[in-house]
Amino acid sequence: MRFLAAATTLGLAVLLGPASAHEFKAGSLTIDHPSSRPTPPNAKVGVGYLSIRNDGTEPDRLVGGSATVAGRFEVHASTVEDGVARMRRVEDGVVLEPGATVTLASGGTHVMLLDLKEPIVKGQSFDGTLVFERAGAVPVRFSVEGFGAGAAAPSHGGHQP
Ligand SMILES: [Cu+2]
Repeated sequence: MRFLAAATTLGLAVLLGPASAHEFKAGSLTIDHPSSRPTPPNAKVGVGYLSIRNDGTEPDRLVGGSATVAGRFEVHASTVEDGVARMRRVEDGVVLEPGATVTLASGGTHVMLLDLKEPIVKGQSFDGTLVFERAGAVPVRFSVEGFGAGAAAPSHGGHQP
């Protein structure tokens, strides 16, 4: 019994281990560290960050996805025009060239989680799916982290699609 308890604890420790270590594989794609940021109680918009490495010989394309906490999932690009930060929806997906790693992060191309059904809470995680042109639908899990030093994510608070 004591052994069982120890084994269970160990199993949990492995499952819950450092969030920074989680990655997901689909064919030649490796999806590293899908993460999100906490939102205020009544927020309707959240973010998703991750990186995708393509070790294959053919290009692929991130064309969409979903998340349990959100009604809609979009890929957005942030740009600065005349000193003003703007966002637009990326309609044609994110191209993943062979041998390249694409990072979706604050201030650049990122995932926008819209019509939030519940707040996104630091320390928790939620399920999602990424949809690729070639690799198809890939289940992932987003871990919710705090705002790092210098993170620009709070600018999403006023973002309306
Ligand atoms: Cu956005």
